[in-house]
Amino acid sequence: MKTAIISTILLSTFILGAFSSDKKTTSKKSPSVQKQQKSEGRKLAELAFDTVDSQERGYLDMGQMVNFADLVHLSMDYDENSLVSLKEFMNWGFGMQNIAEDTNRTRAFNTALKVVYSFWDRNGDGQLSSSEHKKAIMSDFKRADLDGNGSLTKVEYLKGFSLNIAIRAALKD
Ligand SMILES: [Ca+2]
Ligand SMILES: [Ca+2]
Ligand SMILES: [Ca+2]
Repeated sequence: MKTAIISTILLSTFILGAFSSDKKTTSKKSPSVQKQQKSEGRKLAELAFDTVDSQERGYLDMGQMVNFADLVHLSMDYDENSLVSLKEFMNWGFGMQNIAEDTNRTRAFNTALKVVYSFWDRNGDGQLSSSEHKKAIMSDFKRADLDGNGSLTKVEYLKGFSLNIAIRAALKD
């Protein structure tokens, strides 16, 4: 039952994300509204891209993403038991917690995080191991790499990375 609910949420989040997050659904709104809606979530996603792309090459390769995933896993693991619990995952918040509060979207945001977590926790034991984290990032990477050239441009990253999609969908209307 619970699993069914989770997969439904998961599916709808991803479908919602895939079909609405980056399509120009806001095109009928005035430019100023649109600019405002180049949301904080997007800015943070861009910041994350720039952080990983430390050499400013304009694209990310799998090695960089995996290294980054390791760092993130370490920084999430508050009690240093080499596993990331849901609580640790939620507390880390991807730097977006404040935004969610600002926009009154805390609940949607938290739901999105839980969905991502349950997706990443492949064996469903309620702990995210470093290898599960790595695998999640690698499969996200492959999904986001639309032209299949083994690297992600900023556009591919912003459009295809499920974490971005799920969180940004939650933060938006
Ligand atoms: Ca831990
Ligand atoms: Ca697990
Ligand atoms: Ca690519």
